[in-house]
Amino acid sequence: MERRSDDMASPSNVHHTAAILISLLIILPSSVSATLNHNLVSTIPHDGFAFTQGLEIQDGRMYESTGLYGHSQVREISLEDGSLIRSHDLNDSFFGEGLTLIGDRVLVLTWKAGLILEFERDTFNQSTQHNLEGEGWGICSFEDKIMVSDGTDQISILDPLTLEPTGSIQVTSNDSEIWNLNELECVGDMIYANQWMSPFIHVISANDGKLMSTLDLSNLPSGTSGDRNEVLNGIAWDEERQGFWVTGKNWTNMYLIELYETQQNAYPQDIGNSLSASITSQMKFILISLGILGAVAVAVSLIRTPPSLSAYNEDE
Ligand SMILES: [Ca+2]
Repeated sequence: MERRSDDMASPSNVHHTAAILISLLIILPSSVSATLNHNLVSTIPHDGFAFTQGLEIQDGRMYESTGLYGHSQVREISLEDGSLIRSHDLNDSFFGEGLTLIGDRVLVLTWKAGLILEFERDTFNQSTQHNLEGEGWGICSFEDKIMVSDGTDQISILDPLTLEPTGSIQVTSNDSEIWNLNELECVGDMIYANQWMSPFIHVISANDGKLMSTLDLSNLPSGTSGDRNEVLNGIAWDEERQGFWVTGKNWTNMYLIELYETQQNAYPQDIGNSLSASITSQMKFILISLGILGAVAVAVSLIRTPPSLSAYNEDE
């Protein structure tokens, strides 16, 4: 093989232009993303001694589970003023975790006891219990499945009737690993997941575990003394108000927030301005870029000095 072909590609401007265009082609598809924001709609008091582990609304009534050995409870909370309507103490040997409701059944996770406790919704009497593999952190339910987090990047899927495991999903993100998934909320086909020790709620596809977006609630005041354990935890969808109630462990307030997305678009303005046009715009950009690259390559080849005969002979 002769070296002439290498010499033809050697002009630095061709490489430089190609590198820029290829870099843009790689970067642009991921540069369009939706950022999740929130508006604060209303604020009600929250029991500052409630170490919130689970929060859910059913038929306009709010239910909460709390943790810590000797202090764990299942409770009903007034959505009007945050006051405690009724509560039931868990056995002192249980560290309560997440909570979800299926019909008239209230399911409360235990942290390390390997059990899911089941209560009657209307009396809070414990009716039965179910085995749970591993630790229990957060739980939420769709019509056909229950999702359970255990503090890792995995979310287990349980049968809603038997509570037997039927599968799992792994939460995946392009940018980072998402561990410490805690309290959950199932809405539509998405899982909203508090990330322990962070101000973030991640929105995760319940179908494949893909991270769709992340909500930063670091601007919400906790009202706590700043203990590192008193973190954001607790999210409940309010169908009537079309918003999410959020709070935290020992937080003194509960907040109703509404979510909205803003599109971030890094395209040049003449290529495309909206996410809805992104696919078309990307195809246009690829074709234009390839056209520019081809034109530059032809121009350079025309103006380059013809190689000496010795260049043809070097490797022959
Ligand atoms: Ca919840």
